[in-house]
Amino acid sequence: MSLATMPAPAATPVEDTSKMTDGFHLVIDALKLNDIDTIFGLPGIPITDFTRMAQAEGIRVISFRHEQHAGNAAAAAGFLTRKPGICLTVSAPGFLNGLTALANATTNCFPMILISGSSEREIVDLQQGDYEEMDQLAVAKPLCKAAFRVLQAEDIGVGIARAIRAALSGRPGGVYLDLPAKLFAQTMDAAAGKRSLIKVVDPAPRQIPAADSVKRALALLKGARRPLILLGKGAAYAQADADIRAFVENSGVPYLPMSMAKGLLPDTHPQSASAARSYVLAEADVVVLIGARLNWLLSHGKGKTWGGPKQFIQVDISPTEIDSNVAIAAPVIGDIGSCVSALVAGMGSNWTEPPAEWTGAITERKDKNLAKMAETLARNPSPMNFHSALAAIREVVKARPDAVVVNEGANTLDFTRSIVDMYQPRKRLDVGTWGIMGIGMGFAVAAAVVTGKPVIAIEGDSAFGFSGMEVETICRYNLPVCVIVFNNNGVYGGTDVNRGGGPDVAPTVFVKGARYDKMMEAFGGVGVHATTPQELATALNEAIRSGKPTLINAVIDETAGTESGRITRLNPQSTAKKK
Ligand SMILES: Cc1ncc(C[n+]2csc(CCOP(=O)(O)OP(=O)(O)O)c2C)c(N)n1
Ligand SMILES: [Mg+2]
Repeated sequence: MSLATMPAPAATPVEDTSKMTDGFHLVIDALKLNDIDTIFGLPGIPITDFTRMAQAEGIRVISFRHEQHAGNAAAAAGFLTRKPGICLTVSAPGFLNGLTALANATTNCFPMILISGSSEREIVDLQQGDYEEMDQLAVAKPLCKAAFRVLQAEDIGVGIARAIRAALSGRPGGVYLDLPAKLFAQTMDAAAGKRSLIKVVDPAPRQIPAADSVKRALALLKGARRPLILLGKGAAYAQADADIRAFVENSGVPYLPMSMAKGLLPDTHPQSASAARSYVLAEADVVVLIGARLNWLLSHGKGKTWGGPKQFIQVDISPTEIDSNVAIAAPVIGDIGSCVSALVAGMGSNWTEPPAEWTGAITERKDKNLAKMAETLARNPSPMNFHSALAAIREVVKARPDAVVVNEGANTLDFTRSIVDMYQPRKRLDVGTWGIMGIGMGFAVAAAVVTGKPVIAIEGDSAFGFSGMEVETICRYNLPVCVIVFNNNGVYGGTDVNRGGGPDVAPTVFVKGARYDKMMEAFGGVGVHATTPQELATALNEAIRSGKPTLINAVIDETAGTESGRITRLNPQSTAKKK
């Protein structure tokens, strides 16, 4: 058949695309419908256009240099706002980079959703070698609270709704949502698409504690001779600040904040027992845990730290947390806000304060320890040590209690936690339950983006290295973040030597005298090299005043740290007498 005699192709009816929508837009519309206004992510196939369209539709898209930090940002945003933080990644490797943050968020009970594009199911499931092939849903499942995959455009609304509910309800955590590449381009009728979306009603329903559990707890507390309250980051997350304060103050019971619960009541509060921590843990007879788990951070509720026998009241949203380490005499199960307000109501207005013998003994120890600390902080050694540097930072934070402090490292973490007082709730973000390095810049970006307040990231030089490239992100979005690198030339310090005697330095040692400040300058931010507390304070004050991205390279005595900071005991020791 010659070309001339070929029948003309049948005219295909032109679809009226104005009445159509697609996967891209349905995901964006579903997120917007649920008041999600920010996405933390990193573009690439198959989500590049999605990031552009989301931005065009008014969602703030914060683009990172590595997915782990985008994921950490989403997790911190979730903790700060009680809305799931969204992290968006590409298939296989991008997904895996984000997965550490998802697992960490789940461990910390922070609500986040990792949305990941994925490759073609038909090829992935037959293992035919697709671009970035991986069964991501199967990989994510054991590492998060829930995992879903959406295959059809009309199910996007359900998928997003289920992800939000799973992240926020009960004990919050990380959720994985798998969106295969094909889904984004799938089309459907726009009106039907709109109807398929779900606005989630009451995603974190209150869970009211049983009245008898509240009564049992108060009866136990009433009989206590040496009571103690322990506040965990669950208490901070709950945003039940007034009730928590009322419970502590009306009961007159001394309290200890876990590190991310610092500031729920100001650390300078007369009932804070932080400066007598080991005494109160060993001596207390009844301990009220509020949103705090008896994990390794609390020596599992037993052993030398906890001294004599004691009874526990545990306020937690998850019934299976109870008895996880030691017997709990009085569990109170429900959301922290409802539980604490029930306790406050049950206590009434004439609750008998704990015996003066107990509170007096604590005050005595506190005063002694605080006086000792003041002496140490007043010294001005050269080079700076952790104490003299933190003494300067502590005064700046006192003057700017609205600033968010991000903190990681070993010695840098331990000393900052005990020296820098916090005055307001949810102003301290750190390595959390895992003691993970690498949260620094992701958390700092999220804190700046969602609070709009100044952020001070106090970082060990090793800790900073895990996310250091994100200083470009901080500069790109011009965020009011001041990074302070405590530069002691290595992991825990810079003095270790190669026991084999070769030319390599020891595994814990870095390049000496590194100038991390120049990294910030490379992207247009302010870099400062500080060798005295005065220089450090001046630079930090200026950073907060200007709101400009700043990195202060704070030179710290390389001999000042100890191995693993305060958890040296967890280091396995060789008993063999070799090197
Ligand atoms: C992801 C991860 N990798 C490794 C570690 C082990 N680790 C604990 S603290 C730390 C760094 C400590 O050094 P630095 O941040 O410089 O703090 P310093 O003690 O020197 O102040 C490392 C690598 C960890 N906690 N998390
Ligand atoms: Mg160090």
